[in-house]
Amino acid sequence: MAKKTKQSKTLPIYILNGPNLNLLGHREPEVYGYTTLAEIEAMCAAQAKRHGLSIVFRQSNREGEIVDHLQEARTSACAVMINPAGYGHTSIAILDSIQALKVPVIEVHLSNIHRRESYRHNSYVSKGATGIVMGLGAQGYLRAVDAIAEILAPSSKNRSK
Ligand code: CA2
Repeated sequence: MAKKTKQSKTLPIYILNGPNLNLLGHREPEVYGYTTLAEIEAMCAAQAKRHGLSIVFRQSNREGEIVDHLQEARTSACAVMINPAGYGHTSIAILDSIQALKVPVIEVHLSNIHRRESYRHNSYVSKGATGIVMGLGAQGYLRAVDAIAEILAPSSKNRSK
């Protein structure tokens, strides 16, 4: 359970989703599954609540907007979870924004990018992430919420980024 005092409410986990993830469940279900992004949001909110945490859930098709959300997270989030989608393989700007964060960052991919085309094997985001969950489909988002709760727990040995 995250540490809370009577005066201070724990900041939310920022869950950021990159380009085309708004199409989840509607296109190419054989690759990315049948669960929609709205359903993933509801599942993450419920999972965070079980840990006494809350979420801010966003999706953007624009790199600069994702950078803006990461900058906002510097002062408004207890942790960040990010599925950078295609930008993970290309964006040093997103990596720079992640490296400016002092909170834990978990990178999530629905698929195992290492089992796919070679151009998906590198992730710049991984170089700044505290941890990575991939290949577990929508369930991976829930495991990432669990990991953040564990990292933030007062007794955790993994509290630093
Ligand atoms: O496995 C993942 O979560 C990815 O981040 C998904 C990205 C892909 O570029 C990464 O290599 C791995 C693609 C997200 C696009 O999602 C779609 C969903 C439905 C239909 C088309 C695209």
